[in-house]
Amino acid sequence: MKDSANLMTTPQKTFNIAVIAGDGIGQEVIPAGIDVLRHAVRHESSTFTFTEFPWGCDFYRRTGTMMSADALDQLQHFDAIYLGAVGDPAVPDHVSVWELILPIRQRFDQYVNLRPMRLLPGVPGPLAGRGPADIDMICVRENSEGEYSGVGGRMHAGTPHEIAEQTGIFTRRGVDRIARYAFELAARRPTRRLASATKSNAMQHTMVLWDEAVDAMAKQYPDVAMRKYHVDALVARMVTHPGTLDVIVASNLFGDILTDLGAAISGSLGVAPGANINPERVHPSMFEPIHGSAPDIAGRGIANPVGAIWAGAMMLEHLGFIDAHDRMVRAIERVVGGDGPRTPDLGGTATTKDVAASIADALD
Ligand code: GGG
Repeated sequence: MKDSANLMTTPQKTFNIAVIAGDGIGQEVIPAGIDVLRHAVRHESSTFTFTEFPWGCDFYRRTGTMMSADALDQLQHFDAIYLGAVGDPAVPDHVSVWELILPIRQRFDQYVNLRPMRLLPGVPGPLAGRGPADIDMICVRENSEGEYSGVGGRMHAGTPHEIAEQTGIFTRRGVDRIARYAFELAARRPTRRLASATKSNAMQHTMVLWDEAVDAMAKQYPDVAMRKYHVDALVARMVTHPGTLDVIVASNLFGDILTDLGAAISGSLGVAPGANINPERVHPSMFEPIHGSAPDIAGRGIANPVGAIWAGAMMLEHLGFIDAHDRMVRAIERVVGGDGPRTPDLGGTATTKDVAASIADALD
């Protein structure tokens, strides 16, 4: 039976989800994720529709663009976006990322990128002597500006004096809002610890502004123990003392790098989910596994669907279906941590479909 809090937060309506499976293994893990999502919400009184868009590198090869010209206007009308992966060896990565993922994050002001990093029970992680109690963190990555602002350019192309400039844009408003989100999240977690990733010793403009904004925000949250780490020290700490870390707030680039390490110490990039959130809900938020298109294994049906399924669970949580989210995460834990099938990245021989079917069964 649903609890009353859940009933209050889940209005009975139709939720329209835009689906961009994208490239490579995105085409495999997203259908698997949709199967599990449909199963998870089948007893809800709300209806879920999934509308697929053919955008990605194949679309680029046919049309010269990664998405339709009116893609963002179309997406604006959806309740959420479910994204697989983008990238293809035949298309430069900066084209695929800058014509699909980053425009969506920026246009829809999805300034929070939430990336949980958990070693799930039963998963053999690469750090000796570390278990699920040690590796349970969440990164709050700034997702709208910073090093991925896209400001810069190149000149004198093809000449020996060619130059390239890439400017990191850090605004006080941008750092304030991500810091506030991170402190709010840390305040709700049992250990109330927040690590801020900085590099203000070498980056004396942007990262000093970052530190000043985070320090000022810390004064409003006296119950949260905030500590600053230079990002180089933080990566080392994630390996040597992961149990001392809980919530991490980081800039766009630092957060991207830290969370790949977080996924690696959680056993596989394939299990890591991500949520690109517009907290004000003026625009749709977007949910994706953090992995890319993995062309080396694409088409073989062996990609790990856990990151995509977990991202789907985060989408349900964002839409107010807390109970369905919790059941999906518990089902993932049961399958991955029990005797259930595992894909090769976790040492098994199972297929994407086997794992998704077991997770769907474990929901009951
Ligand atoms: N799952 C989406 C995907 O393909 N991500 C690849 C990637 O490199 N994304 C850049 C980023 O997350 O900032």
